[in-house]
Amino acid sequence: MNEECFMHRCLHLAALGRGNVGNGAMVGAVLVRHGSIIAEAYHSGFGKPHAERELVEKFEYNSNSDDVLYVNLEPCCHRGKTPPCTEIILERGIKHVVFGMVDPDPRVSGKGIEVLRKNGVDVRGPVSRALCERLNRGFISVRTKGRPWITLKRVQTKAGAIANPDGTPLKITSPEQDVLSHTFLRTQSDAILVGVGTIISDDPRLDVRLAGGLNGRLAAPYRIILDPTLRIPLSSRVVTDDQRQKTIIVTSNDIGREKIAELQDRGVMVFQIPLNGKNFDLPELWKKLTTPSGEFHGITSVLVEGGSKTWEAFREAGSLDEEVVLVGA
Ligand code: AOF
Ligand code: ZN
Repeated sequence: MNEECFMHRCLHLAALGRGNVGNGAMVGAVLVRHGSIIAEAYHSGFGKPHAERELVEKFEYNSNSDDVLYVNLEPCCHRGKTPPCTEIILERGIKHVVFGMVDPDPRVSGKGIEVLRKNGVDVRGPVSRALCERLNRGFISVRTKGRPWITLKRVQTKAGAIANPDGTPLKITSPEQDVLSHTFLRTQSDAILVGVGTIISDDPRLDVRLAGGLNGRLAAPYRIILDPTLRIPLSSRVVTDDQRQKTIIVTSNDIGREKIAELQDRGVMVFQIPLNGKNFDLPELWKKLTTPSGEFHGITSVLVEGGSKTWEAFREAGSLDEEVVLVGA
């Protein structure tokens, strides 16, 4: 097997952490001896051991100087919520490390590679860099731009319509396109975002049921509702169903204290963000969404599903990385 194959295995393992790693990276590691994987692990959650440490601790690893450790992110060299990965790599005498991409976190950013090399470890990489950066695009965006990776999902008819002429909702996508958007868009994002108008008109579930459940992920994506004047009906699915603790209502300051208390009593999160004109101050919103606080560990990617006012607000603010347009009949 070649280096790319082992790196792909790391990426597969890394993705098992999706939805649980908060504002951190998805990281997987494998240890290869004589061309075969003898141990593997991944970073399973915010504050939990990093992939490399998890691997060597779980398998009570005894080093063999030919063994190669593959990891999709450069091993860290900082003391954060857990000790540096470089420390345990050196401690256990691992002599060969292959990494997928340099860590964009300024606390690491090449220094992990340097520490290992200075201590006589043969470090090779980046390997499969584009794939590694694609998986962790949200993490890279948060660390380098201070905001999540933003994908806009639009649906429209071939003629370009998004609603009936009287403004009432129009079912545009086919069942197959709905499966596609649950499987390849919703399950790939930490959060699904809509404006409150969409909740009022469609009462969507904003879940991943059509992906066959969570499609390999262990935690459902958050559901973010932009609601400046707190118009959300208390009977809406997103604030009554059994996933309501994954709903975040974003509203403006000094608004509807009683309604906020009612929502919070149900386990719904309410974030108060100042307005900038008629839209939310996006840098403030990004800060709140990407910063861990209490039980909320932050997010790194958002799928914006509409409606049209919400798309426009993101476009005008230049806050978008990718746009996917599903064209219906
Ligand atoms: C690794 N292996 O599995 C992960 C790494 O707050 P902490 O201590 O968890 O540190 C988070 C930072 O550590 C994160 O920004 C990134 O630089 C690195 N994540 N590094 O070697 C891992 N998850
Ligand atoms: Zn680490």
